[in-house]
Amino acid sequence: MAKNSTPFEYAPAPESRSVVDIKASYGLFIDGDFVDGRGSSFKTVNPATEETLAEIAEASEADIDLAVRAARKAFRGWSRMPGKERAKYLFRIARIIQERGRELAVLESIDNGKPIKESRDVDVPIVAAHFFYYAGWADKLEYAGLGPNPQPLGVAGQIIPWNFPLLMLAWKIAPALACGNTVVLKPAETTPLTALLFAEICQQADLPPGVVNIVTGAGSTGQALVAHPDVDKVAFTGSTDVGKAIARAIAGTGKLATLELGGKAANIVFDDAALDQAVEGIVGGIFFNQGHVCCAGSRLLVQESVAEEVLHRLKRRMATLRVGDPLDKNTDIGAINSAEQLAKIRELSAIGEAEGAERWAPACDLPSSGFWFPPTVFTGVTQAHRIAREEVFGPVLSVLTFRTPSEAIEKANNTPYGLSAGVWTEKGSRILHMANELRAGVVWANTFNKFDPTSPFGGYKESGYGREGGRQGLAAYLKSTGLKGGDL
Ligand code: TAP
Repeated sequence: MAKNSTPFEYAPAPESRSVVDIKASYGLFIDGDFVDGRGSSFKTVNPATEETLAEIAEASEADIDLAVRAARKAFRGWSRMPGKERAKYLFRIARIIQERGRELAVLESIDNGKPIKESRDVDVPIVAAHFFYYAGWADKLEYAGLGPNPQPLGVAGQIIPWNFPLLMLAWKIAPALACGNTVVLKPAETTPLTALLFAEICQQADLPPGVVNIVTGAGSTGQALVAHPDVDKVAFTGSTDVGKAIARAIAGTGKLATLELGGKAANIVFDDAALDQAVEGIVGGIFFNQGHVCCAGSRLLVQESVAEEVLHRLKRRMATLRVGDPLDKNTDIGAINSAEQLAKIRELSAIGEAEGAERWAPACDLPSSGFWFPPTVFTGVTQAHRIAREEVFGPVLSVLTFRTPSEAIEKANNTPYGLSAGVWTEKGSRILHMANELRAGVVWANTFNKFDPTSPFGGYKESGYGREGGRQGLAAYLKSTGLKGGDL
């Protein structure tokens, strides 16, 4: 258990692992059953301990074909089922997620490394909320403002990343099913376990076979899913590089795509902001989920007149963050998800120093095994520095300053990304002005990292296209009416 320089020591408060039953090996979930894969297998590890958790089947092209065929066969019945009947299944899944919430949260923390207080209080409740929300839409699609007699697309191939495994699954599966599509979903290689538990939940809910299929594997499995000729829609969340490769792969095929990609959000603090609240928002913005957040507030833009004071308060607050065992209820920052991601964070941080930025992290004993990185802030960062331009996807904050609102806007928009932004100020008029000027899909005012199933989420520029969440999220799974998510 790691210790920080806190005025007193917390007693250990570990969440029990006994609620989860991790099997030695897992097959693929195809046509309502777990089946052996025809490819090889790989291991998933606990990033906090490096312990092997389970052996996972790697879906081959032949397995993908079986899964897509199962989804196509199921589409006939599922798409013709009255919306109010489909809704019953989604409500049932939502209730089972709530009932098995503790199990899902513990499993997510073990496989991903995120603190239990986040998986328990943020991820799992929002996952259930997504299924409840889209269950409510299933019999009201013609009132969604997307045209008369809305029709599903068919089979959706869905590919998700490792930072919010269950939440990204919910963002993809709930709206797709509500609209009458069937799905083949590939979770990330390092975090397959909660998707496989979700497959068990589909069985428990008596979901018709083939409506949801889960195929585990690495990038090549994702590639095969994207390339399958009978997939009508690709829904991808992940890095901009892979998103571009997918866009190229499907160009000219007639397949539709939603791409939710990377980000480099500006969190902008004006001199009239409530500074202690802003500091909490800065900390939540970059250190939540170890900074493995596409919309993380990884660039702090602070007005020059309050920069010194904000930094002072920020460092004081960072020194109280507890880094360590993800299953301890007092942990604020858990493990980095993989050795590969840790190497990337270390490399970009070293480049930050080499390019002349000043690095600071609180004193912090990190566990000897597992993958860890302390909360870190870089000051003296310029817009040319790589840590200000590239997504670190870790607990690393770059601090820049500004003098006027227009300078803040220019710096905030000076990025190839455009997923989110934050504004901290007392003035409502300034919030509205900034929200108009910032090229970001979401702008939070005096808060950060707030997610709600009723609210659309998505990017500008290289952060991708299409929207997930809200009424707009339905448009991604219905035949085109000429209306785009952004028009709604
Ligand atoms: P990626 O490396 O892009 O992987 C995402 C998913 O795509 C994984 O399941 C991955 O499989 C699979 N994949 C890899 N190569 C593929 C290919 N050529 N064709 C099809 N699928 C392929 O991203 P990541 O490192 O897991 O996730 C971090 C990135 O996701 C960050 O850039 C982050 O900003 C972004 N993200 C965006 C959002 C939104 S909503 N915009 C939300 C969360 C994360 P393997 O895991 O097995 O390699």
